[in-house]
Amino acid sequence: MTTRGKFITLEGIEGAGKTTVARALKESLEARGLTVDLTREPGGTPFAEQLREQILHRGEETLDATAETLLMFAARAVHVSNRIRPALEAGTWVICDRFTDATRAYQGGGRGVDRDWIEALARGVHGDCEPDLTLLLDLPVEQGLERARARRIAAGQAIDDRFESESSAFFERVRAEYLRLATRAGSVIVRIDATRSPEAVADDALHALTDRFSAPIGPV
Ligand code: T5A
Repeated sequence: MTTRGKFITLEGIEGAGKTTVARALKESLEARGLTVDLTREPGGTPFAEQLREQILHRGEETLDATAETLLMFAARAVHVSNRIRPALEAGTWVICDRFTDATRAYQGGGRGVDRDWIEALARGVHGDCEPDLTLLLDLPVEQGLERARARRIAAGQAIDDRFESESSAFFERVRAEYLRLATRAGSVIVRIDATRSPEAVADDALHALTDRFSAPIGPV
């Protein structure tokens, strides 16, 4: 019988370095002979990526917090059914850039959406398909926003993202909610200090994996 793969998620505010760490982890795990699928939310399948465009683009029409929450879970339902669950069942390790903790932090913490409703949606949408380990890349809001801003300027992009145009106060609430989630009983979240170099952060991330899954991965 195939051993189920591990489900690892990366979380944090904008510019925390999730994408950078996710790529480094994929490379390290593949070098250890594991099959790894790197994906992201919202998105991860053709249909869910279409929803991502709609959700993130700051268009003319207002999207209230309820609609935003439902759309995040709609994209997640497609992603879990069509990509995450089949991959895990085939023994593939899945690294996902954001998952339901992002809804808890952004919609729950940031927008004030009812936490119990979010948990009910989470149960309905992905049930027991929960992360085995979540790495929370934590850094001060201003530092994360500055990184995201520098990258946008280097790429010559304007702000047309629904979230990047939010206030620092919004991201402070998001960060506070992530930190609260990390201290909940039974949490699988490991906080990593993301203020350091990309190499130091990736090293910590890999150590967190080897601590949690020592047998299949082996020492760093
Ligand atoms: N969202 C998402 C919700 O509200 N609810 C949900 O349920 C879900 C799933 C997604 C948005 O959707 C929201 C949250 C988000 O606002 P996105 O474009 O995927 O939008 O945005 P992010 O996930 O925030 O991605 P970012 O690309 O902005 O941030 P990352 O991935 O954390 O950062 P990364 O690795 O791209 O790095 C950013 C820049 O910093 C540099 C990189 O080179 C890059 O230029 N960098 C570092 N610099 C110095 N030191 C380090 N350690 C560095 N690491 C990276």
